[in-house]
Amino acid sequence: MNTVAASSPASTAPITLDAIIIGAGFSGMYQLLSLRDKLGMKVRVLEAADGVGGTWYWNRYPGARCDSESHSYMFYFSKELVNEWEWSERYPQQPEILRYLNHVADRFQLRPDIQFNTRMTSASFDSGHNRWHVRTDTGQHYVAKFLITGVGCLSSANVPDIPGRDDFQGQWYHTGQWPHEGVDFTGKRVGVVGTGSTGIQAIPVITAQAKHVTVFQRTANYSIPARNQPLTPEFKRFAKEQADGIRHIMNTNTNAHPFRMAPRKVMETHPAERQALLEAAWLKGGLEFRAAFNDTLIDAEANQVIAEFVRGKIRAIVKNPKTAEMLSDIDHPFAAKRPPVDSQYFETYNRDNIDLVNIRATPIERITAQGIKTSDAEYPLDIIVFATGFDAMTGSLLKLDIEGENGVKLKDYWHAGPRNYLGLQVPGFPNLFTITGPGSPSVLCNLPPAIEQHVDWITNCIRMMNEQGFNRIEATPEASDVWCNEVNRAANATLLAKVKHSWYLGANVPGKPQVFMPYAGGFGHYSEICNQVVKENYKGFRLSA
Ligand code: N01
Repeated sequence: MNTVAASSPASTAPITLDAIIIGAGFSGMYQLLSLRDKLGMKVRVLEAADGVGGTWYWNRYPGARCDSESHSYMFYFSKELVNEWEWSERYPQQPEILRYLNHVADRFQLRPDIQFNTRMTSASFDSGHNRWHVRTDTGQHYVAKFLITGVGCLSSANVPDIPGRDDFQGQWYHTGQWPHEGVDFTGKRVGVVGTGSTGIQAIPVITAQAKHVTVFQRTANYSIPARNQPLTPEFKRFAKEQADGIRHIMNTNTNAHPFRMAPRKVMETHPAERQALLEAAWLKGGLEFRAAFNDTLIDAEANQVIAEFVRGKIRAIVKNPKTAEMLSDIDHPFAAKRPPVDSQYFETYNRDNIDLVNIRATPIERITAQGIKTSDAEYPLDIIVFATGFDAMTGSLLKLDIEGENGVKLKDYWHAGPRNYLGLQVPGFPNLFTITGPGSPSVLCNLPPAIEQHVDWITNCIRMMNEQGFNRIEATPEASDVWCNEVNRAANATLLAKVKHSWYLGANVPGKPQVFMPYAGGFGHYSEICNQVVKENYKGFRLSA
């Protein structure tokens, strides 16, 4: 192990390393371990928080829980780690995931090489020496051959710029920047803006505590019951005994989840059998609901059948017909936006301390000192919760102020949307790797396997460079163009690209260029492409000494 003391005092003298990694979540921790312990490199992770965990450090909102099943939401690179960790529930809560990531940090002695409370403020590439110069808000200056970002795809909070926000005399919070001490909703009138995966997780928990909750819904959403439950001893044993098989399924299928799509099409299945299959999938719950048929996201007619099934469930659960109508009046195909998974979301609307406001029909005009004013009413509130999502995929990368060759800034190179090769490298930014960057399957996947695949690919690439004496690797503009076309082609082959107000396209952030960002060609297929690129001597990359 080649540990570098990460607690060195602030100094203006540059600190020279082999690699700098940004972020100590799943990505940054595994990348550190790989470069340090497998390749013996001198590496440091810069982390803005005072602990590890990345998205799971910040997202502490009530009800925060993973939508991937626990036995798939973990590292698989170490058999010992798989065997020694035990999850308690089908879907782990945020504190349990954070405990897991802390366990990983301790088990592999990662902390000495992570510099906490340190935010990277800029990075610029010195072409003459093939080195990145990285500066931090603690006044440090690092020089390293490689710069690797592990900043997460959903970590730059999107707080809507609603007029009057600063006039509000109560408290407001964004779910992605939740106070560590928690928020006490007892006796409070709470407004929740946003009904994506986060709002749908948070609303039942907040409503159980608050005096009253008003939900401001812009787009009605599908949601599938999580059917969360404690894991049985049998399941825990199964997950350990079958770890290799589970890993193989995740690494070779479309979404890196531990199940495969059933090999059947909606319209080719008899309606009675179809109904029975959907009922069984609804009863099982979770994201696996999507796996009952394999054409849900490809065939609009098939999708309509599934969508109507879910709308029917919403109407059956929610007793107030007006509320049921608002919740089931969904304007996009099922799963074409990221489908939420819930615990008692629709059931919560049967309580008498919750109201739903359709802000598509009566938009929010402003926030006042007392609450939220829509076009037809004012709602007095003590607390506003913005569950309004993230400047996804590019937001956190662009905040880093990265400058490549010839002084070109990443934000300028990406002014019309992200362009790169395989989601891994941007032309003109040599020796910079972006773990789960835009253009990779990333957010369309269960992320830990996608992170492992990227980290392994980057590590093997750097190993090859070290062994063969290369100092520099960069994606060619031609390869990047071909890849961007492939990302578009893959998206357009599905219903995902049909939704114009999705964060997959950046449509949730005013002014953001609208480009479909993740690679929708499937995780297994993408991994094969990455492997083939290596077999063809890093085709599409330019390597030099
Ligand atoms: O964010 P979202 P999220 N005025 O962008 C609304 C992951 N995740 O935090 O749909 C009013 O999906 C917006 O409305 P609309 C998961 O990948 C993972 O919920 O844009 N409303 C929408 O209803 C997920 O997809 C887990 O019309 C505004 C909501 O806010 C991703 O995070 C758990 C608004 C935002 O929904 C993001 O989910 C939770 C405005 N100005 C989340 N701006 C895991 O299990 C936005 N909205 C790992």
